[in-house]
Amino acid sequence: MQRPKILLTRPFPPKAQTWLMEHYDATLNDGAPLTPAQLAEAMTQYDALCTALTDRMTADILATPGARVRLIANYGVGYEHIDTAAAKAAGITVTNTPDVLTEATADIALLLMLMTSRRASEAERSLRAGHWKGWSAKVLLGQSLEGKTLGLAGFGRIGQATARKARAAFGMTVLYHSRHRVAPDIEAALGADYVETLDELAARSDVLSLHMPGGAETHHRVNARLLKRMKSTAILVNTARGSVVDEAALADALKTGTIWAAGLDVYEHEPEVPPALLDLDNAVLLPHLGSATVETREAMGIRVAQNVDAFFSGKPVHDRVV
Ligand code: 8YV
Repeated sequence: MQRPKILLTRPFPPKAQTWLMEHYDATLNDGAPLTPAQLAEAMTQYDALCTALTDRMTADILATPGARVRLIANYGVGYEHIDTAAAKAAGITVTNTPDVLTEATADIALLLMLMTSRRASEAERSLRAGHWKGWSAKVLLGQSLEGKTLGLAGFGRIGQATARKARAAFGMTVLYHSRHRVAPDIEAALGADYVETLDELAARSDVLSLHMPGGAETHHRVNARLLKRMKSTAILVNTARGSVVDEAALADALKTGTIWAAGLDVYEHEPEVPPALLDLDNAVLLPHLGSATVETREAMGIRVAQNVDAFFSGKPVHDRVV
């Protein structure tokens, strides 16, 4: 029997890549991200595509005439770049990689809390520019996170891990708002209180950390109106998806002191970062590092390989989203 033909649209960490290459008729795109035309072409050439965030699998691409693809095994937990309704209509299975990147991404949320609250990027830039004139009681004072209120907008795996870490590290009081209220035992274990609306969460938080999925439903949920509800001393942290935040409104809020600082790991049009944000000292800007550890990226790759293998050997596909 012929081995299924699969395309890795981007290079994978070594273990998973080698395994896929050995067990499948696998092709690797080692170059730039594929264009829409190349993705459409790939739809007709392969049985499975192992995609990443940079591959926008639109309804048009998924409905490519003569499509052969039966599985899209995404490398990453977020899958708003894949039109899942169109995939379903085309009978294509979609999988993601939950669990394995939860801790790494929550760590970046904590990193951004610390970097913003203690003005770490601004301070380091100042030192490197030769502006440090020696110790001073007044220079570059930040804010303590100790005992402050953390508001989590979205309370899935990563939001919950962020709650656990922030409580352990800084004794923060944890509030959350999400589409679905979690079970009382989870709330109790994490010491997290549910808040009815995002507006109320924004108003009560010292740090508002975003953990909702991307996509049309959450597009620009953090806009000028919501930012005005926040405390002038508050910090916004985004490790979720850039599309959740209206970046122009955020730049304005940071500039005018509506809020105190923002720590971002994700952007609406990656890799573009709005110049208005680049200009601001109170914006800490990371290049989408959420899952970027050797261990996590390897584990994500293995999860993709397991999904591919389960699918083609007719076993239950645990990470199936469609
Ligand atoms: C991944 C992410 O690196 O998993 C996700 O949803 O945002 C990232 O951590 C990215 O998706 C790779 O495709």
